[in-house]
Formats: sequence, C-alpha cells, structure tokens
Amino acid sequence: MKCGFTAIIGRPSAGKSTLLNALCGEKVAITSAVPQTTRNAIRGIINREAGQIIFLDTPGYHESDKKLNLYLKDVVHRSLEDADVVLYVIDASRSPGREEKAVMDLLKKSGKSVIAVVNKTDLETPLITEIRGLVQVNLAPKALLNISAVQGTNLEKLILAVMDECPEGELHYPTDFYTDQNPEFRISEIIREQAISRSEQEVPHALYVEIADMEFEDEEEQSTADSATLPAGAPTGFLENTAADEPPRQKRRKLWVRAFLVVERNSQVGILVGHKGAKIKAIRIGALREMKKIFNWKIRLDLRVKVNPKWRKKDPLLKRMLGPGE
Ligand SMILES: Nc1nc2c(ncn2[C@@H]2O[C@H](COP(=O)(O)OP(=O)(O)O)[C@@H](O)[C@H]2O)c(=O)[nH]1
Ligand SMILES: [Mg+2]
Repeated sequence: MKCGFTAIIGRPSAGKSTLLNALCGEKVAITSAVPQTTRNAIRGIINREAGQIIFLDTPGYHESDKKLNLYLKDVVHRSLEDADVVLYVIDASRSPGREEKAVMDLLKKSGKSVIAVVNKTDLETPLITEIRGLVQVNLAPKALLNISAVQGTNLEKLILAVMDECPEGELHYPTDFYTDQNPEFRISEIIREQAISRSEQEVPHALYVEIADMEFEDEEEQSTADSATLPAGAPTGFLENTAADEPPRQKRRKLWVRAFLVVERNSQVGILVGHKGAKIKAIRIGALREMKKIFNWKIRLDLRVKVNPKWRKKDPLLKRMLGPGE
C-alpha cells in the first residue's frame, strides 16, 4: 500500500482549504474570501484502493515580519518538512509576480516531489498559459494540472498523481477516517468561519475562538458530567457525521458548548455583537447549522465576545494555538 503526507502549499486565497475539503468530500478546513484565515496545519485524509494520502492544509505563504505571520510561516515550514509530497496550488485569477516566485523558490529548496495545480480554471482567466510556463521552468513538477476546487474538475487525476509520489508503507489511519482533528478544534474553527464571514475590515484577523467548556449529556438519561466530559484532545477522526447509521430518536447525545469570540479591542466587541445582538445571534445560528452537518449530536451553543488586548503579540498564546515558533 501507498501512504504519504502531502503538504498543500500556496499563496493566501489560492484555494488550498477549498481544495482540501473537495478532496476529502467533507468540510475539514474553513474557507473564506478573506485571505489568511487558515492558521494551523489541518489534516484531511483520503483513501483509495492504492493507499492513503494525508493532506496537510497550511496557512497561505506570504512574506511579512509580524509576529502572527512569522508563526504562520513556521507552520508552513514544519508542514513542508513533514511532507513526503507537496501539492502546490496556484491561483489562475491572480498575476503570479514576486510572491509566487518566492513560493516556488521555497519548494525547490525543500527538494520534495511537487505536484502543481493551477486552480480556479473555471474562471477561464487569460493567465493560465503564463502560469503553467512559469511553473514548468522554475519547478519542473512531477505533474502540472489545471483544476477547479469549486467545480471538482480533475481532482481524481490529482489524487492519482499525488498517490504515485507517495512512499510504500502501512496506513496511518483507519480507512474510514477523513480527519484527525478533535471535535473541540473543529467546533472552534466553524465558529471562527461564521464570525469571519459576518465581519469585515480588521476583525477577521483580530479574532480567535476559545472553547471554555464542552460537556456531553444524554437527552433522556442524564449522565454525570464527569463521565460524559470529552477528554481534551480526544483522538477522533470522527465518523460522527454518519447520521443515517444511528437509530432514530434514541438518546441522541447532547453536547453543550460554551465559547468565546476573542478580539483585540473593545470597538471590535460591538461589531461582533451587532445591533441588539443580531450579529452574534447570526454567528451562533450559522455555526450550529454547520455543526449539524458534521456531528450527530444535539448541540447547544452559548457564545459570547471578550477582549484579549494585543493577543497577536503574545508568544505563549500563539504557541498554544499554532505550536512552537521559530
Ligand atoms: N472560482 C473559484 N473560486 C475558488 C476556487 N477555489 C477556491 N475559490 C475561492 O477562493 C477563495 C479562497 O479560498 P480558500 O480555500 O479559503 O483559500 P486558501 O487561503 O488558499 O485556503 C474563496 O472565496 C473560495 O471560494 C475555484 O476552484 N474556483
Ligand atoms: Mg486556507
């Protein structure tokens, strides 16, 4: 069997997270028209007869010396180190320029096998030929494909090309897993996505989600909180979206989540709360709707906003959120 780790690398907004979701057939990474919303290395797993590919979605690679950006860049570097194969995503709707060249240089230096994809070809932009030429000359990838993550064009071809470059080995995950992220992380990302899509200007980047509490209880038989509490970092993968397999109306588990949208300034609190609380309500309802698609739990969400001044400059917090920095 083949089994390999593949880092998805590219500039902000190239469509990396959208592609990961399309490949996995499930939402494992949040996506947004706002650049730089992916902050961690998100894993999505796909299984085929030939083997298993574990994709790592990464933050967009771009040059900046701000502290949060340095951490994000480090997430990219570490994913690259861990990868057997690199899936390089280029946006067909944006002129390549110096920034794209910087990404190509980074990939070349890594010495990894690269599969390159020109994404958003559904937009039929005039840049496609130029981009393909540039990638061919600078990187000479193992394969170069035109794709559309949104329309699902050429994705099986892409999977075959990546699988070809994966080493032989034992599978890392059971074949029915599509992610290894725990529910707490997925829920915090869903809430963040909903907040991002409903706020603008500086708010999306000034925002993180803190899950203060998560507890399970059975709907009919109340179990004790202790035995029902989700262990932190519980490995899941989780097949909790198999709603159809569950017998109907039998003690569906109820999950109670208490979470905070954390921003940097008092002025941002108002933006997220909205007039008479309309904004936060919309975020909460949107998040619950997305969670329902993934988890077969009855979920109650208590969502509030709080301030943590200048959190993007705080090393211990960034370390906890994103792993060790440089
Ligand atoms: N037209 C088109 N838009 C896309 C495609 N893939 C992604 N996008 C859009 O590009 C934006 C950025 O996508 P995202 O996956 O968050 O980019 P990332 O920063 O690379 O992870 C979103 O608005 C997506 O809907 C595609 O194949 N075609
Ligand atoms: Mg992303």
